[in-house]
Amino acid sequence: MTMQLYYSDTMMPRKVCALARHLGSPVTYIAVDLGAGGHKAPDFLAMNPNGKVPVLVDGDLVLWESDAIMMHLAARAGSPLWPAAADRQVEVMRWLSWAAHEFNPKTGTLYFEHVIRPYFGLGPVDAAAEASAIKACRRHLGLLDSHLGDRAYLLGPDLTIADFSVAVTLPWAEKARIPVTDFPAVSRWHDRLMQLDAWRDPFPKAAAAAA
Ligand SMILES: N[C@@H](CCC(=O)N[C@@H](CS)C(=O)NCC(=O)O)C(=O)O
Repeated sequence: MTMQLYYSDTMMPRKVCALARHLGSPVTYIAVDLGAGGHKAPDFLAMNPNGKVPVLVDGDLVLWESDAIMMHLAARAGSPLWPAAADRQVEVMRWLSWAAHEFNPKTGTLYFEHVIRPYFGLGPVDAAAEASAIKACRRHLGLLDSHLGDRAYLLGPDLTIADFSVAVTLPWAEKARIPVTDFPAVSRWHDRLMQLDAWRDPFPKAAAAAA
């Protein structure tokens, strides 16, 4: 059965679109125009009262939150990107939580200041927010660099959805001024992700110009 994936070509939907493409999931992509307020329209809010993308509809299941959507897509496909073993799931959850609560709020600030603000004409960069986010990002990137070391992916030799969650802002690193290039293991890891067609080019072709 085909699923419907509501997305925009922005940060959080990116990892979900990448995973759907990587798995070859049977998905119809429905672009939501954030600039026109499509995510605040009553029919969209009826699916996701948070008023945010992505949203996945799979039959009777209406699922919001990008990490939960990734788990669902991988589990539905029987893919080890969401591993079956409980101890591996705990490891994936560790990185999903770290991404959600530690790393991505900081990289997300830089993404907002340097990508979203100019794209939507939201005024000049907030210098104090930027400085504080860069400081925190450097600390997080140092931790990530030490962890990755010679590992191919966060959990070792195998790609998981944790890699997509932690890396979600890094395709915009240069534009968002996230100082990834100062961290060699992180750079190597993200270069490896970029070798995946789905990570390099996650959005369906009909997507509007990338933010
Ligand atoms: N925790 C949510 C966050 C989703 C999110 O922030 N989506 C952004 C696009 S990257 C959005 O829809 N923003 C519109 C708004 O906040 O008004 C998830 O991971 O799915």
